[in-house]
Amino acid sequence: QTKPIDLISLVNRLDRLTNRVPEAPYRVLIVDDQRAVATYHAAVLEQAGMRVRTEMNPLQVMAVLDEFSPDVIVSDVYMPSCSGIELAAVLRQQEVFDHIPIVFLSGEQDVDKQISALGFGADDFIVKPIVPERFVSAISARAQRARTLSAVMTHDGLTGLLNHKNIKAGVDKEFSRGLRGSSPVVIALIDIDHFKSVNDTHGHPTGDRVLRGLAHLMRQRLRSTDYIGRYGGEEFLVVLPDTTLEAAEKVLNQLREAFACLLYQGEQGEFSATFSAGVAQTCNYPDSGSTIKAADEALYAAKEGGRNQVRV
Ligand code: GH3
Ligand code: MG
Ligand code: MG
Ligand code: MG
Repeated sequence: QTKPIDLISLVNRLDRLTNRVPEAPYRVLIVDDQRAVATYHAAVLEQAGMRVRTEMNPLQVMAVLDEFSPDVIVSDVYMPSCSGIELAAVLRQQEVFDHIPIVFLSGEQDVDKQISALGFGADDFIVKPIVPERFVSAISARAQRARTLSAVMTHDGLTGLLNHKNIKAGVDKEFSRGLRGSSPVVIALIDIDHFKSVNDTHGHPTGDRVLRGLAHLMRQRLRSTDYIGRYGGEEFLVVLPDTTLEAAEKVLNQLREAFACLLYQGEQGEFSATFSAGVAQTCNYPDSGSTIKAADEALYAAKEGGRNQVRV
């Protein structure tokens, strides 16, 4: 007789084989006016390795979302101060929270009422009581899909870096942090030199490999607290918090030298590429837009100055 397959150990073994980094625990916000109910469901999810926050007052949910940023919201339907349905309707009107899945968890048995509740923007209706294992699998499936979707929405498909919209959001965030704190924030614009001729000479797919090569190098060389984004076609934007202008210039020059050493196999043989960069410190400018503009002007000077260089 054959032994049944142990799925968990099989998955663990596959993860080790593929070097997959285990995902950060799913974050779930449970909204229920009854503490005991919230605590029970929280315990079930926590036992399965998820991180859970409970909130008994639906009117507090907005504040919690900002700070806890859950992958999934599990909400009761009937609550005295504000119903789960009203909560869902309000969240669906806010662009920042619009994508977070909402799962109703209620004792409501009437299918028509369940369906009309879903019409207000929730994603699923789970009827209590539910077997703990099924609750866990329903929520983790939602969380997993929400993570995938949000990664697709915020990242560039070719390089895996932050997309234009989100790297700009990163600049805004660090700009205001720079205003409050005393630590310097530097942004840099990086543009690959003569990239049009790389494409023309070696083909567009080879050009794509160069873009991915630079993205990979930046992820390797920069810190996990830095923001790295694809700002446009062959233009990248990085935000370096807690970095002085001098330090940023040094880091970018190291990156520039490392990039110039990479060799690619193209249609006309082996070649390498270079980039130019412009650097600006946020504290010298009134807003994030003018900081980016200053970095762009420095980048222009680097191009004019002969390319393959970093300018402040
Ligand atoms: P410079 O040194 O002045 O920056 O010259 P350049 O040729 O790099 O600049 P230009 O703006 O003339 O050309 C940019 C090229 O980047 C043109 C465009 O076809 C190419 N490009 C933009 N996005 C992609 C992409 O996703 N993949 C590939 N392979 N090429 C791209
Ligand atoms: Mg209730
Ligand atoms: Mg270019
Ligand atoms: Mg360009």
